Amino acid sequence: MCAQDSPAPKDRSAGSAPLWACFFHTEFELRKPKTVTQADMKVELLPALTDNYMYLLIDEETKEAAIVDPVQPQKVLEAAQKHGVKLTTVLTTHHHWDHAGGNEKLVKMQAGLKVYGGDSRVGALTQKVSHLTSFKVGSLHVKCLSTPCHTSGHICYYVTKPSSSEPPAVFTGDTLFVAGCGKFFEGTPDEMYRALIEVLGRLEPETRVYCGHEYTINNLKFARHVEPNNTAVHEKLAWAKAKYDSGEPTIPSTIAEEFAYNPFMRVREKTVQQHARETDPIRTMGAIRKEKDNFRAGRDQDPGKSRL
Ligand SMILES: N[C@@H](CCC(=O)N[C@@H](CS)C(=O)NCC(=O)O)C(=O)O
Ligand SMILES: [Zn+2]
Ligand SMILES: [Zn+2]
Repeated sequence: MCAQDSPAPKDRSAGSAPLWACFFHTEFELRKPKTVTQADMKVELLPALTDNYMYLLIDEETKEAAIVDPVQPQKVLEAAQKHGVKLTTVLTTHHHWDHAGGNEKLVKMQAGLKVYGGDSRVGALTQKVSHLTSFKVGSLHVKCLSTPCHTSGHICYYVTKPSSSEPPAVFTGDTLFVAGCGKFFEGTPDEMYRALIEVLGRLEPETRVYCGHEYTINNLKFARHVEPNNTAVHEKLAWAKAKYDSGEPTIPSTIAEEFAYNPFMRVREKTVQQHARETDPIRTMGAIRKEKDNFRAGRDQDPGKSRL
C-alpha cells in the first residue's frame, strides 16, 4: 500500500459496507477500533483501508485532539465527534497516499487545521517540520523525529505529557512496525539503522509504539525465520494470531518489546548477524531488509488453532 503514484483512495468509511466486504478481511467487518486510555492522553486506533491505522490523539486536559495520517477523513471527524474533542492538528508521517491521501479532503471538511509534515510532497501541508521541531497539542508536547529511509521526509512524532508518570507515545508511520520496518524506498541501510537504533531506540523503553500498518503477523513470521530460537518471537506470534482472530489490533507495542523480537532492531545481535552472514550491524540491516522484500510468509500448520 505504498505506491506513490496511486490515486487518493475514496473515503469508504461513510455509509454501510458493500457486499464484497462480507467476504474479505476488511475494516468493515473484522477490524475493531480500540482506545488506549491513560490519565492524561487518550489514543484511539482507527483502522483504515485494508491494514492502515489512523490515530486520534486526545489531550484529556483541554479536549484538543490531533489525528495521525487521516487517510479516511469522514471516519476521523466521526471519531472526534464521538469523543467530544476539537480536532486542531494533522500529524503526517510521510507523503505516501495511504497516509497523506486524505489531507486535502479533511482540510476542506474542517477549516483551520494545522497540517504538520516533513516533506513538501505532503498534501495540504501548513507546517513543515524537521528533526527536533517541537509544538503542543493542548497540553501535550510533540517532538518531531526525522527518520529518513522509507521516504526521505519521514517524521515520527514523539508525544509526552510534562510531569506525567505515564509512558510517552511515538507514532512511527512506515519507519518502525511491530516486529518490522518499512521498505527502503528512498534511503539506505545506515539511515534505517540510525532511525531504529539511534533515534527511536533511545526513547524510554516503555514508550508506546503506534505504527502505520497492521503487519505484525507477517513480520513475526519473518522474525521467526531469522531467529528460530528466539522465544520472544514465538510468544508474540501466538499472541498476535489470537488478537487477529478476534479482530483486535496488535498495537501498541513498546520500544523495549521491539528490542526483544524485531530483527531490524536486533541487528547488533550475533544471532541476526549470523543469519545474514554478516558481522556489521548496518550490513546486516541491508541484508535482512533485502531478504524480507522477497519473503513470502505462508500459513502455519495449526489450522485448529488459527487460520494464519
Ligand atoms: N508486504 C506488505 C506489502 C505492502 C507494502 O509494501 N507496505 C509498505 C508500507 S505502505 C512497507 O514498507 N512494508 C514493509 C514490509 O513489507 O516489510 C504487506 O505485508 O502487505
Ligand atoms: Zn504505508
Ligand atoms: Zn509508506
